[in-house]
Amino acid sequence: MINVVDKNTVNKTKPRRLFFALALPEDMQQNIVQWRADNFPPEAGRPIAAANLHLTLAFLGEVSAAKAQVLQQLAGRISQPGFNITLDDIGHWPGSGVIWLGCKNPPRGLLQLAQLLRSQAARSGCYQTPLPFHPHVTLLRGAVRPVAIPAKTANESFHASHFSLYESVFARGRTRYHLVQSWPMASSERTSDAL
Ligand code: 3AM
Repeated sequence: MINVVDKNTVNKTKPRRLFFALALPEDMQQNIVQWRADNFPPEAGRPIAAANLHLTLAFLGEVSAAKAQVLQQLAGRISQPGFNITLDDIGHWPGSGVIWLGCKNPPRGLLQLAQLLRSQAARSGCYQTPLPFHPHVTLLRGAVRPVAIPAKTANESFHASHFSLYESVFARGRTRYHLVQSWPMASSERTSDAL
């Protein structure tokens, strides 16, 4: 499970490396790790730990406490319904050495949420890549050599009912993602009631 930041131990003056993401359910993280072990040889790349499997919405970089507070307030004003995500696509970006799971048809809600968080980040001075958003869950890193990509994914699906802000912490040779804050998305029932 992704660790929750202990508020008392956070050094409020130091910039933190932050990103918005969708967490994957724990059982799905375990299923993906098992599927990955069955489908990739160990030399394919460095596997991402189960607890670190996530879908990035917006990368913010090193952010001051004041800027993080503004971004958290803006995130709290987002009101949109949750959506279902099916990880039915797979690919390899040899340039960045990433093997990923993605969506053949990303739900519109996912694209809207990422777009909103990215434009809020850009307006708050967090550099945003000009590359188009390609929703994905990184499975392996350091995959710079050609790899046989399985024809089919595990086809895992989940309902995204909240999105979260994480801090990325690198210590003792390991990257850990600490949960900073989560925001619920409206349930589909509420949305249809409101129509
Ligand atoms: O695992 P993914 O690719 O979804 O790649 C990093 C990871 O996303 C991405 O932020 C997530 C948490 O670390 N990331 C790291 N540095 C980045 C950068 N400079 C970056 N994304 C864009 N620009």
